[in-house]
Amino acid sequence: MSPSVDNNTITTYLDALPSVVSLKSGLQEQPKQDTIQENYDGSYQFAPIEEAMVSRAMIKRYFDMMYDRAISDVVIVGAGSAGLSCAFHLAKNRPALKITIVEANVAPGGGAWLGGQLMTPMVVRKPADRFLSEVGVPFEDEGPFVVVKHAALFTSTLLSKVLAFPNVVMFNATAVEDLIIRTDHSSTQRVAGVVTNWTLVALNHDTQSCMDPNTITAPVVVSCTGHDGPMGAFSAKRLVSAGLLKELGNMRGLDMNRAEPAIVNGTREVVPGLIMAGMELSEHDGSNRMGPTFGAMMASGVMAAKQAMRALDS
Ligand code: 48N
Repeated sequence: MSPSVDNNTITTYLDALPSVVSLKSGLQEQPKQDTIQENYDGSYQFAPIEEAMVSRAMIKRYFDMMYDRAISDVVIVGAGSAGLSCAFHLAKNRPALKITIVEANVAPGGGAWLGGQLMTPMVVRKPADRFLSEVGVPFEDEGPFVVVKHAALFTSTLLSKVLAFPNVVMFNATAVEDLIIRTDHSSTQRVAGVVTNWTLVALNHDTQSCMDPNTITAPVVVSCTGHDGPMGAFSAKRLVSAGLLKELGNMRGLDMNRAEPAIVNGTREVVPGLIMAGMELSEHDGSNRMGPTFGAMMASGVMAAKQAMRALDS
């Protein structure tokens, strides 16, 4: 059954364009709209299009999103396993919240596309397998832990579920390059949002004259920027340079049994308005690393979501 193209859609996009007559006449030289063919015998035929319609479809949506999310309820910095787990739990439990994810990479997912040393299976220690079941990620049960056959199966499934929530918006290829920090009437310094720029701009400030940033204000910021990568532990480092943290704890050596509970149980509001989760916390607190096991990232993300809800309700 060939999909029909809605005439109004075409008109909507074309009528808003200058020199509509030429475009429309150009369009009419195209195949008639009822000749759309989904055949694979050499006669496949798409609905007619004008390039400007594609541009405007993207521009309108993207900049409407930017305009709407200039004030968000929760900003999650970093779309790795901790940030995405936080977004999932928060969006599922608070469908009315404006949740905005800012991810520096073009590709979200952080370090969760591979299990360890570029090997693909992902190990998750129990009870974090319950989060996998909640998200709908299949795994093999190995007793004290489970194994997802490919880390990308976890990350792609979680990412698709997070982006499917109507109240979640994600700006990838966008870096948080500073924090909005306000001093309230009791002289307490509080994080009140993030300062953003396109990542390619943030990485090239030394090559151009000043390229000023943008902002997103929010009463709660959840920072999950990990412990490595070009911007790892961003917020922890910024708290030190802003004088809100005396010094970094610096991640300690690998000890799976100590590391995972320390990260989950240490997930907290490190300064008013800023909740820290995932491996960024190991740099903030100086806790051990756990290596190639991801259950703590999921549970830390869930813990951060619970703390964000508590902060918003207080
Ligand atoms: O995956 P990561 O790096 O961080 P987590 O905490 O979500 O997961 C960590 C986990 O992958 C491990 O490191 C495992 C468990 N290994 C432990 C070990 O012992 O080695 O995701 C952080 C995300 C990335 O996608 C970054 O691109 C992004 O945060 N990011 C930023 N996004 C926006 N603005 C920034 N300034 C920024 N900095 C990092």
